[in-house]
Amino acid sequence: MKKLALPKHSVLIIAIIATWITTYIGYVTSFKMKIDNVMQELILFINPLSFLLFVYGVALFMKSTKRRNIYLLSVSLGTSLIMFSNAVFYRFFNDFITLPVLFQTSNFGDLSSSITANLHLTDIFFFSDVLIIYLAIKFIPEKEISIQKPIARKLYFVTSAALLMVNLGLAETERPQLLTRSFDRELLVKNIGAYNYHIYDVFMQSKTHAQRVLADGSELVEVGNYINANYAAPSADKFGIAKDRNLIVVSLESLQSFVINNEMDGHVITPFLNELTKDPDTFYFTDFYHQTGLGKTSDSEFLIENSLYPRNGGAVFFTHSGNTYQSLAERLGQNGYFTNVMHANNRSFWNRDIMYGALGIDKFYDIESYVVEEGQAVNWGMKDIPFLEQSVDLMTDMQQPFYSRLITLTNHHPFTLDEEDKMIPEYTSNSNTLNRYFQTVRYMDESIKLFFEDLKEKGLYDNSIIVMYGDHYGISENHNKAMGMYLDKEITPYDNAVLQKVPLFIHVPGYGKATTVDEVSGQIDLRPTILHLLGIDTKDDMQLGADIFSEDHEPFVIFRDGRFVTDKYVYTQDVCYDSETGEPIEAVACEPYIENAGVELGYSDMIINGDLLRFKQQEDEQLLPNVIGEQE
Ligand code: GP9
Ligand code: MN
Repeated sequence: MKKLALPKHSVLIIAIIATWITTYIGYVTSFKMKIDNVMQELILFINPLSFLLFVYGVALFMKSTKRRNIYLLSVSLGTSLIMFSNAVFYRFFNDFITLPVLFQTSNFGDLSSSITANLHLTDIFFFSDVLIIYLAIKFIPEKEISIQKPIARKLYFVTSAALLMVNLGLAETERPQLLTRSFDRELLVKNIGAYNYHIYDVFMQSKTHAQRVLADGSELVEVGNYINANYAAPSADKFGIAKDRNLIVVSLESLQSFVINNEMDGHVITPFLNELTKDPDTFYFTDFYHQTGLGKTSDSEFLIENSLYPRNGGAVFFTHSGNTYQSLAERLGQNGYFTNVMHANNRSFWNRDIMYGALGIDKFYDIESYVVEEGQAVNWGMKDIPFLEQSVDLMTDMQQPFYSRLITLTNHHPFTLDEEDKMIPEYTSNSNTLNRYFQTVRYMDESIKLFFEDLKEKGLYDNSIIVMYGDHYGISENHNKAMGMYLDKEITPYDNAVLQKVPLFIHVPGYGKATTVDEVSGQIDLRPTILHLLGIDTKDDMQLGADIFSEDHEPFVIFRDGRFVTDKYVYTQDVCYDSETGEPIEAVACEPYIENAGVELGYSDMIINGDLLRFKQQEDEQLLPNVIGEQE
């Protein structure tokens, strides 16, 4: 063989390039990742590089050539195994591997049999870099390796670090708050790469694990006492008014209360929902607040299912999907309900596929359960009208009673619509976001109207109870100026707190005695409120919310960030406001509540961080049937 003038570290260079390219080809061929633009394509292409430079670069510290070669081969074998296992896993679960899933296989059927059924001969491709490196080692003439100059080595690792920074920087512009909010494994892999994603996952999971190990169950007594003391007994005239009915819960994406019974330039924004506020079958809650944090929609789901607060840093759906919970779904499952969530999005978004297993939800109808025809998708995906229509179709085949939680999506930032779906004009302000918001809200209202008609037509209406709530704000504080113009006042921190009101409707067909409820309450109160309407007591449940209809319900709602609202005060940014006038008042009025808010948020964190409900479950075990159904 002719001798080539190869650089000193040619095997290393070949190893990096071979694994890089294999990884990239693996991405493109094995995972259905949605790439929307050239920037995303570029990020996907470069994302394996910083990690590979780093791990392979460790070889530069090895003096013996033999050792170095073994190391390079082992790394390539390791990375190939990672890509290979993810590809096989993805075929079955449409998701990337995350640590908890490896310990929760019982929820997902028999993993080993699904693995063998999902092997393809072409998977050998994932190991082609190992072969290339092997050949390179064999055929490239061995060189005397002088010890690498420290300065050159340093430069090498600085480059690798710089590349990681560039990668993260680009990812941040594409998807702000990617690492703090987590969102979705697909987004993580797309943006930081499969290898970095696994490091991130291990880091996040071990942090959670450490706190869990430290808890021993003794904390449960203290938290339990607090919860018992705050238990709000059901109101006699509401308890069981919807007994044995199907429960349909609709999460109204980004819907805030300020649009209800309001107009925009003379156009009614929510005609159907406005009617409902006056309907004798509908309880409409005027002073109901969202309590979500970074986990947005998923936090609202968490609040409703568990009546616990979400977590402060990062979405609890991601950080604590391995916990034991006592969810609404689980309780209903024990009472003979078929429990499910319907949401036309990728199943791993917000880690739902894993979290729903922990919440004991029988089935998740994700995007794969829907048919999205031409023209039926906009913005984030399937439009609400066809989504709700197909959801009702799915419901007609369900075993009754069922609990279906539907998550809408069209009224999501950036609030875009197809021309034919615009029923009112845009608003005119300096915020295009707010301008378009009214239009998507109007579309959402229409979708709910049709949903009700559909339920009636399919014979599901009379025997159901329909709960609908706004999941979180749609218009953030960045749009204060435009909001001020619309509401015709200057927006203060007090207003910003009050703007966190989201609508809540509890519609009980045939009830006839419903009213408007102005009790200050929040999403955390939904679980007990709903269960009591269905005639299921919650006295023994570890929940921090209270039945809004109960005489014992306290008009006090705590936001995840520590702000709070009572019937008399609003507390925000260390200032106490009079809730009637919006004027700042003596701080002392808010003080007892500040303390209570801290205590309550602290207990919630304690339950979640210590995974305390697993101890409760051990106590209850023999009384409960096995309710965790099989997920698809
Ligand atoms: C995603 C949908 C929207 O599936 O629930 O999430 P959000 O950004 O509102 O939290
Ligand atoms: Mn949302």
